[in-house]
Amino acid sequence: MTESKSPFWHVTVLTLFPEMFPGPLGHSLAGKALEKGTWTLEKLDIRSFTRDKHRSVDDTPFGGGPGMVMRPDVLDAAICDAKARQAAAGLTPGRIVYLSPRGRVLDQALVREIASEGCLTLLCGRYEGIDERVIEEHRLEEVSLGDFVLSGGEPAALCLIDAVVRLLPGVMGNVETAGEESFERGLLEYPHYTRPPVWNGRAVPEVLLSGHHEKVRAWRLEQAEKITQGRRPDLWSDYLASRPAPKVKKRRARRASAEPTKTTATPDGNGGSDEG
Ligand code: 4GY
Repeated sequence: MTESKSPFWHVTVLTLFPEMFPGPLGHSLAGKALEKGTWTLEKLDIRSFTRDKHRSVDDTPFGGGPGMVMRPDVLDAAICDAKARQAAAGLTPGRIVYLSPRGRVLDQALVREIASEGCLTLLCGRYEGIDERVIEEHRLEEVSLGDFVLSGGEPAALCLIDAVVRLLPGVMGNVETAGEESFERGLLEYPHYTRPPVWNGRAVPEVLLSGHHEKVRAWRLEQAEKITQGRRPDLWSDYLASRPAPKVKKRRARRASAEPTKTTATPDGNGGSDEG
């Protein structure tokens, strides 16, 4: 029996630099998955949607100011073509994302959402950006990788696609890896070690050599929590808020006020004390 399996995920990229794709995503795990057809990539060259003899995609900003702005008519033609091609391929057109520092900041929850949707369109801007009317007309969703400015949306698009593709079924070598990593629980990663057990006078923490899986698990969780608490207070408070309230041991009624209670209501059970 021949089976032609449909891809798990499709992305259309609108760019002035189609030769930048798949770029790094043509290698390693993402590249293998692309070859297997786990995901598909369509690149559309925005310049191919120009109609004037100079093939211009940009023009000077109304109101003056530096730089150039990408023209709405050219972008509209590109976006409409992307939608038409997706429809012709039997795909349900998903969201259209414009990579921009103005957007909602990408996080793992949004990556998971996008991975579950089957079809994505990415618009990569250049120059000073795109005409605002295109954002309104096509309900573009602005997504940002963070508070810094790239010279174009392409590197951001590559990052977003990479984050999505590694979540697709069968892409990661170890199926468990993606779901088990600390970040999926809202924590930063615990420290990793491999051979040799002593390197430059630095020993691997003993518990990791002990073979006690339960102790290893507990140690890693503790490390991930400490690192998150120290480096990313924003993630730490989300983590605390999302954890089930700790079970408070019922004390005997008459002892309840006998001593001042030492622990505050932190789920980590160490009373919020902060070592190291
Ligand atoms: N940061 N996150 C980002 C970016 C480049 C000029 C508008 C970012 O996602 N994209 O800096 N993009 C600019 C370049 C046009 C987008």
